Formats: sequence, structure tokens, C-alpha cells
Amino acid sequence: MVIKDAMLETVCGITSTFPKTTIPEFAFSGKSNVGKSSLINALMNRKSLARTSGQPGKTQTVNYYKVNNAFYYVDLPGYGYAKVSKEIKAKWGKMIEKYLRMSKMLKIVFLLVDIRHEPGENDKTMYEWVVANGFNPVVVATKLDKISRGQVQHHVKVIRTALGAGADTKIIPFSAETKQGRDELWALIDSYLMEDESKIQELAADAEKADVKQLLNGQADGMDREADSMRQPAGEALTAKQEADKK
Ligand SMILES: Nc1nc2c(ncn2[C@@H]2O[C@H](COP(=O)(O)OP(=O)(O)OP(=O)(O)O)[C@@H](O)[C@H]2O)c(=O)[nH]1
Ligand SMILES: [Mg+2]
Repeated sequence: MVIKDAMLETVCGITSTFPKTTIPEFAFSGKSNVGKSSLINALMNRKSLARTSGQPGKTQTVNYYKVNNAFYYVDLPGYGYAKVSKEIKAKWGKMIEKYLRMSKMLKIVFLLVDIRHEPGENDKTMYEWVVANGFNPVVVATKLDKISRGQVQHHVKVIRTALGAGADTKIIPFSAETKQGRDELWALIDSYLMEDESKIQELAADAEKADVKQLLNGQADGMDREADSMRQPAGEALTAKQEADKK
């Protein structure tokens, strides 16, 4: 994927209403510090447009990054950050849930888990929320550079089992350090964009057909009106002649 342009367009807090977008959205969810912002930077080919930090809880808002004027990457707040009060956690949870429910243009929900650790209760809940909202989550197993190549398959299996994910759920190992896995993620995103593009073309073709029809109808109407207007003066002239003949 060629990234021509990437910018942070909208930031939504707990009280904000989400923007009504008209281009596809791809959202990134996962525990605090798992690497959501780092992944988004890697997918935008930017070093630090999405803010990352060694300190968990960095992303506390829903951030919309517009890419190539064609789609958004949506960075969701990380859950499970211990230093945040229960109340705030519940509000973030509601915000994420609302986002999943309300976003009409949402195409893929990526669920990030650290490849080194077995997913926890929060990850499983998130997985279930995503499924409950009609999406088939794509799991990204982050920080791939932290384990040896020989361990990868075993860790992927542990993640699949802990999340209760079926064989049809994709689990993509990824590293923001080495960029391994990035091409696979781009290919997946591209396939959704192309699907969307072909839908848009289909709609455009339909609209064009409708336009032509309307245009033809419009021309026919116009011709009728023209004919009427030609008839009208003739009629009036006739009446005038009859009037004159009467006299
Ligand atoms: N080695 C390694 N470190 C990573 C990787 N991805 C992220 N990190 C590091 O993990 C830390 C957290 O990364 P972020 O991208 O800020 O994580 P986040 O999920 O956005 O965190 P919140 O905004 O708190 O929810 C940072 O120090 C990153 O440099 C990776 O693939 N490999
Ligand atoms: Mg972040």
C-alpha cells in the first residue's frame, strides 16, 4: 500500500459523538500498552503520528487517522490499565462498545494481544463484544520480535484457545520493530477497500443508468412542453380569429 497522506483528523472523548464518516474505517482495539498506536504508525508508514509511550494509558480517546483521503485507521483507548479508576474504565468500555455499535463504515476490527502472553479476561470480553456486534475480529499478535521464531506457532495456538477463536479467525503475528506482518495486514485492508471500490463503481454505474433514464425522461418532458407551448399560441390565435370572424 502506498501511503500518500496521513493525518489525525478527529479526536473523540467520553462525551463526544462519533463523526458520521462516509469512507471505510479500520479499528484497533486491545489492552493498554499492547502496541495499537505503534501498529497504526507502521501501517501509515509514519514514525510517530499516532502517539505511543512506554507508559500505558497513552491513548485515552478515539482517534481517527485519515489515510490517502480514502479511509480511516481508528485508534481506540486501551483497556485494562490498572492505574485508571474503575469509573473511568467503565466509561472507556462504554465508549468502545458505542463505537462498535454506531460506526456504519467500520470494516474490520483488529484485536491486538501481546504474542508473549495468554490473553486475559478483558481480551476475551473484547473479542466477544466484537463478535456480538457482527464482526469477525482479526487478531494481531504484537511484539513478535520478542520471541524466537520457533515459538511462534505455539503462542498463536495459546492465543486462539484462550480467546475461544475458531479456525476461521485470522491471527497475524506482527512486530512494529521489524515490520513483520505488515504486508499481510495491508493486503487484508486492501482487499476490503477494493471490495468497497467495486461496490462504489456498481453504485455509480446504477446511478449513471438512473441519470440517463432521468435525462431521457426529462428530454421527453421538455419536448412535450415545447410541443404544448407551440400548440398554445396556435390555439389562442384560432380563438382570436374566431372572435374576429364573429364580429
Ligand atoms: N519490541 C516491541 N515493542 C513494541 C512493539 N509494539 C509496541 N511496542 C512498544 O510497546 C509500548 C506501547 O506501545 P503503544 O503503541 O503506545 O501501545 P498502545 O496499545 O497504543 O498503548 P495505549 O495507548 O496505552 O493503549 C511502546 O514502548 C512501544 O514502543 C513491537 O512490535 N515490538
Ligand atoms: Mg496508544
